[in-house]
Amino acid sequence: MQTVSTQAKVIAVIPCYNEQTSIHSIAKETLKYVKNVIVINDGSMDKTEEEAIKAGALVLNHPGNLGKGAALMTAFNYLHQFEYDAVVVLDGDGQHDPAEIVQIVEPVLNGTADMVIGSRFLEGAHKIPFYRKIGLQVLNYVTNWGSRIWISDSQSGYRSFSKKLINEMEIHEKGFSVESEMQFIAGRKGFKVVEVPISTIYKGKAKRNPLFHGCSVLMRVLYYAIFTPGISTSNTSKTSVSRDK
Ligand SMILES: Nc1nc2c(ncn2[C@@H]2O[C@H](COP(=O)(O)OP(=O)(O)OP(=O)(O)O)[C@@H](O)[C@H]2O)c(=O)[nH]1
Ligand SMILES: [Mg+2]
Repeated sequence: MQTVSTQAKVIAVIPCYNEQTSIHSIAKETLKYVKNVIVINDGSMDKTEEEAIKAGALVLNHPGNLGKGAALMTAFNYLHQFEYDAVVVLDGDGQHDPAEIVQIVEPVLNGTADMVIGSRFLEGAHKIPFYRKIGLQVLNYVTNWGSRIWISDSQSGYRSFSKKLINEMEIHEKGFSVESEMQFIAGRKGFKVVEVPISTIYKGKAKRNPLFHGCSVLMRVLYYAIFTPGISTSNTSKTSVSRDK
């Protein structure tokens, strides 16, 4: 098993809405790689909170369902009181493999990046369902164009951040366009962004109607692209970190 440097303090953040079936195993597995796991329980109506606590996570509860962007903002604000070297954000539904935290935090820990995106497109893109690939490419184009940061998977929820960037991350987006907004912020402020390959697990049907969901995210992303454009053209690169799998 690859491990994160034992000197490094990495904190994991997992936004959750009704993830009682998966959060226990995800949080437990994640704790093998990081010092703390913070679960933001966004008004779940199931046992997400209890399961996360049982696994050893710290849980921040929202009073109702405020959205994924709002959950990340709660976590980032909460982090201000901590000392840490990197923050990693991953999904609580089991689509992200916690073992990949090692390569996702590496560029932040060695100082070569402020935001690292886990990209589904660098390796194994054939595993992404076709209809999603099309939607993701449209969102990529608009997000990349608006942020002036050219990456292959702007919508990935698996990513890490430096403390410097977290301190400057003022998110306004409450919902699922938050990934794009973070890229716009990084672009506008000239932070360095890199990508590493990840393997997302797709099982079962998408939870939301892909067309409706994709269009609503696109509307928000267009808004950010037009009203908050990036300024830098040189703060991105792709890295292929080898995996021990
Ligand atoms: N805080 C918060 N988190 C949410 C909300 N909806 C989903 N999430 C979490 O955000 C992560 C990604 O959400 P998903 O619904 O799985 O989105 P997705 O992976 O794009 O869609 P699927 O492929 O259908 O799973 C998961 O950890 C969810 O629990 C929400 O309303 N609030
Ligand atoms: Mg999911």
